[in-house]
Amino acid sequence: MPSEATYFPGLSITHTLPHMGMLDGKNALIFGVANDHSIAWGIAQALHREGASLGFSYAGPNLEKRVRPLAESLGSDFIDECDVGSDEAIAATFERVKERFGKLDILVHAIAFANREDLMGRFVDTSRDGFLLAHNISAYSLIGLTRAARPLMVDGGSVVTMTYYGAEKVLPNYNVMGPAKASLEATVRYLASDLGPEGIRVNAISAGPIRTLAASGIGGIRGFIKKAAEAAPLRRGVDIHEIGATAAFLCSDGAGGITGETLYVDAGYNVMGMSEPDEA
Ligand code: NAD
Ligand code: 0WE
Repeated sequence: MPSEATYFPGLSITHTLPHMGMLDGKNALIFGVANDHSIAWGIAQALHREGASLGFSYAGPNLEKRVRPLAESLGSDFIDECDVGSDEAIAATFERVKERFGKLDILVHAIAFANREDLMGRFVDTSRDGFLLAHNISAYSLIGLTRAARPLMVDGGSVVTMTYYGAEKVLPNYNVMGPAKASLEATVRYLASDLGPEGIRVNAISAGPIRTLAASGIGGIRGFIKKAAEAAPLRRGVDIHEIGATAAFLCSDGAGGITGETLYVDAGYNVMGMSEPDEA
């Protein structure tokens, strides 16, 4: 049996070379892993595959037992608690990041929160507190985290956040998260403008619906995901690994000319004006 190298002379040598990752030598801090269904976990795996060194930040004490084994499975020993609703917690986390990593290249923000009662019923009933909470945790936190990361991004950097189509079109029950994601997307543009001169790029990925912890708390999410898959050009949904691969690209030199953007990873759903009639 002839070897592969017989048919592809020279290819065998590539098998002997170490894998060259797009993110070799880069340090990344990832916010938003709750479990192995999290979009942040899909991103973490992709960044690790491309050679980045990873640190993880989780929301509260009860999450450590979930996040630690995941982090360790990717060779990370930086696993740090941070409630992004607290300026003090953010400052303390970045003090520890500075000690452990020195320089930071990549910041991943995959965090959202609204009161459950504000993701059902009538939007007009949204309370002031509910509105402010959703905007605080889901949008302002990107500003707070980026400001804290900036002094560590001495060679420039890449900031990636997660958004959803409910930012621009009305979707049932997404309610107060719609305005919060609209604010997040505008925040991405203003941060990109402010930090571009320092070589820091800021982008959002608009993902199609995925069954994560945040989505499984929602009544009727299954039907939602099914409908989106049927209407999408690719006739399917997306998964956390596809979001991860796009995030890795956005953090790589190949995306060096991209900032302030919202990139759709939604099987094309957002381009449709009206869904195609049922296929027999
Ligand atoms: P998830 O529940 O796995 O992740 C949400 C994360 O936010 C959790 O890790 C949670 O701990 C964290 N969080 C909430 N409040 C926090 C706080 N005060 N401080 C620190 N962390 C806090 O769900 P997910 O779907 O992976 O969500 C990640 C991001 O992706 C969110 O921004 C979400 O809006 C966005 N997104 C999700 C979908 C989807 O369908 N799942 C689609 C598009 C965008
Ligand atoms: O952005 C999101 C999730 C946002 C979210 C979800 C929860 C559930 C549990 C924010 N806060 C909370 N708070 C909780 O207590 N997605 C894009 C996923 C999602 O959420 C929806 C969706 C989809 C899709 C809400 C209503 C309708 C569709």
